[in-house]
Amino acid sequence: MSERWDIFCCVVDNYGDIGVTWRLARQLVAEQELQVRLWVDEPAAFVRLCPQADARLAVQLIDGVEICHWPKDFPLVEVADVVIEAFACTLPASYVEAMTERVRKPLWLNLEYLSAEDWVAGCHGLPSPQAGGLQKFFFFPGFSEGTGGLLREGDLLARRRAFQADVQARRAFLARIGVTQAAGTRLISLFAYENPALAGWLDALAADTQATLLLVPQGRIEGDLCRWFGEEQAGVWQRGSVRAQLLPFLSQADYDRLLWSCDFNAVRGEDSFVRAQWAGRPLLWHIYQQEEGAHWDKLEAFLDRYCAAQTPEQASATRDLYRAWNGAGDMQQAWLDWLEQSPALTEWAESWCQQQASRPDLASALVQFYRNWLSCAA
Ligand code: TRH
Repeated sequence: MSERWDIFCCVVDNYGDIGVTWRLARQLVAEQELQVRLWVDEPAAFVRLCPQADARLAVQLIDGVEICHWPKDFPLVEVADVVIEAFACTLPASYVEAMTERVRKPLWLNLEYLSAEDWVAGCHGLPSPQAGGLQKFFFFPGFSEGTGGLLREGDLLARRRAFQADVQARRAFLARIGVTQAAGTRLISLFAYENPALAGWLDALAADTQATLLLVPQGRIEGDLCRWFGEEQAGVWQRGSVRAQLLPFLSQADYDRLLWSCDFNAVRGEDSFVRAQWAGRPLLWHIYQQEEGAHWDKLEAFLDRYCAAQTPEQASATRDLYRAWNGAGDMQQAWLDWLEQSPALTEWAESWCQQQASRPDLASALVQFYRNWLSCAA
């Protein structure tokens, strides 16, 4: 009988919370052979990432994961061996009470947001005493030794490389989502929050000698596209050398394929940011803005790691581009400077991916954490 894990996900806004927990749940089932329940308070958000799900069902089994609606009146259920509260969502009081009553206490983990900051390694794995004799441990994803690592399925990079090496597979995928790439056209995916810096980027792309096709999954950036391009024609805009095409919101698996297919990916938040790194292609991160500018420390911490082994010219092109995209700098100029370094920075994206993939992935690290905890408790 395999161990049972419960993952609790409260959808705050956007798709990062459900995106991360759904990915983690599937991997724990597929690679660690665990029994996993994923409790989601907003099934509609889940359905966008997993279109075969039915938002009306209280319980459904998808890819071996039991997806359970997390209602306000939480039902009486058996407590799992490992309980993950994602991103400090508050567990149902009745469930916590049941945890205290369990003869063998469960391992209680708070899965934190991703940050490249140095302090993360010092806080990863620390316990926090709770009422009823329970302890809660902080589990931090991260980019360095001493953190919980990044979500990465065991076969991900092999699948990605096979796809990128297979011209037919790539073309067939793009055709399936309604995209035709003319020869010599640069392909860029664009997933971002509302962003005033988009106009400067589009100015640069429109004036370029190389054509660009921007692929834009439906979302918050559409208003900025309309402002710069004007009215769309059946989901497509064209101005100068740049064409933009709206895509439906894709399943997570297809979104990965989109990232693998593009020459450059603009991503946001947490999960798409990590997936773009596994794509082995250059990326641009629109970070989720926090109060009092706390996100700037996170952005700079990532840049410090990402640029550490780049030449000064490459590092400054990368930094300027990320800063401009996030509201500090001239995006048009930053893109032109970045383009000058683009061959080397494209190679760098693959090296960075390999470097990160040499460390244990987050799901394996969680299971290892549990094993260590069990042996300490024995
Ligand atoms: O949606 P996000 O902006 O989520 C954010 C972040 O998690 C942020 O850290 C958090 O604080 C905030 O929400 C509340 O971006 P993210 O993290 O990239 O999540 C998007 C998910 O949607 C990811 O799993 C990829 C998936 N996705 C698809 O499945 N299909 C698509 O077409 C697209 C564009 C994304």
